[in-house]
Amino acid sequence: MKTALITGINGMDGSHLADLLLSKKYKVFGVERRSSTKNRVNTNHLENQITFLQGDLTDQNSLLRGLKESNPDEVYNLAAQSFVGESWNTPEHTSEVTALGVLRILEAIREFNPNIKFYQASSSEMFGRMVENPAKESTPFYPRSPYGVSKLYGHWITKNYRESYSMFACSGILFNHESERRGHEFVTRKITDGVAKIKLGLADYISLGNLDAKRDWGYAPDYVEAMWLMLQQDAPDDYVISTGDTWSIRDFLDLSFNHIGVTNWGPYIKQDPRFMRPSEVDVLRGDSSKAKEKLNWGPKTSLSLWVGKMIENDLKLLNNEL
Ligand code: NAP
Ligand code: G4F
Repeated sequence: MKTALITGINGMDGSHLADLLLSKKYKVFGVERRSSTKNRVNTNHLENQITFLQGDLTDQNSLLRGLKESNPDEVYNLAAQSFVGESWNTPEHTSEVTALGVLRILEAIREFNPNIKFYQASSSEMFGRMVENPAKESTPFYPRSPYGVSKLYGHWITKNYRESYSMFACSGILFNHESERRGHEFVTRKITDGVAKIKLGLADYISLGNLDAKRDWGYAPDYVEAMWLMLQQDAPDDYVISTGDTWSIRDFLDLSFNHIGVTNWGPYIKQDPRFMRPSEVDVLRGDSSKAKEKLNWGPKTSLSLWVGKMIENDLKLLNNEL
């Protein structure tokens, strides 16, 4: 039986990855940071199946202790200050967690057991102002936010530890992926929750920022499978994980409002400057041919299918049916 340690266990990806690894008979440990109230909305269903450990990416000792307590074969570093918009409000904190946090965990692994396989959650935000469209592993980076810059540090320090110490350290450069467990501040969940509220008569409109930005959106349960596949290869490497398609926020609104039978969504949207960013990533689109060829990975779930799932889930939550 293999053992995995997942940081960011209560996040969207952490919880989906735990589901996947449990289905593969792994023993799973999840690192969560201390909170005055429990924050296990995404992991309530796992409470008796995994072991929760206290740890924080800003505290090296807590990471080392987590490694000693779990003695894992694989570590998946999914923890981060992951909200791009917030990274302009707290650039220093974002760098501490999202950039230096990766160094802390790599150093802890090197000290405890350098044979542990390591996955780093890199991001398409590193491509930012896309120099090449679609972006692949060799495309130059051009981050556009403190978050993107921090992820770039995490990406390069992972590569550096692979080359310096022959560690099995991989980065997955994942493009946007969403699910019913997505945080409410991200645009997809904000829209599906807003659409569900409008359908139930609980809200009159949704406040949004830039409607023209385009993203390459996939479904999170498909994407966590790629993380696992990367650590099952003979050699460590980095992979772009994406659908290869791109849609604007307007397209996403079309799909979402269509789901509840509304064709003209204009009256339900208010544009609010508070949600505009100081510098925007206008478009993202990825080329995941390398993952297709080497990992036999490809996206399985269509956009319209998972958008429908998110709205139905939000309707049930609002109706207290979940
Ligand atoms: P998420 O839902 O925001 O989860 C992030 C997790 O990190 C949360 O559980 C959070 O804990 C934890 N965390 C934050 N600061 C921490 C700290 N100082 N110490 C320990 N844990 C901390 O993010 P996600 O969407 O699942 O994404 C997972 C990872 O992939 C992140 O690194 C993200 O940047 C990256 N990524 C995501 C996407 C995407 O489209 N979803 C694409 C590319 C890369 P709390 O629950 O206590 O807040
Ligand atoms: O949903 P978002 O906040 O996601 P963003 O910034 O693309 O970041 C997500 O994907 C990255 C991968 O590319 C991850 F690394 C990162 O951790 C995160 O998961 O915003 C998407 C787009 C942006 O262009 C934003 O300006 O939607 C636009 N937008 C328009 N109105 C809005 C809103 N975004 C948010 N969050 N809220 C709005 O009201």
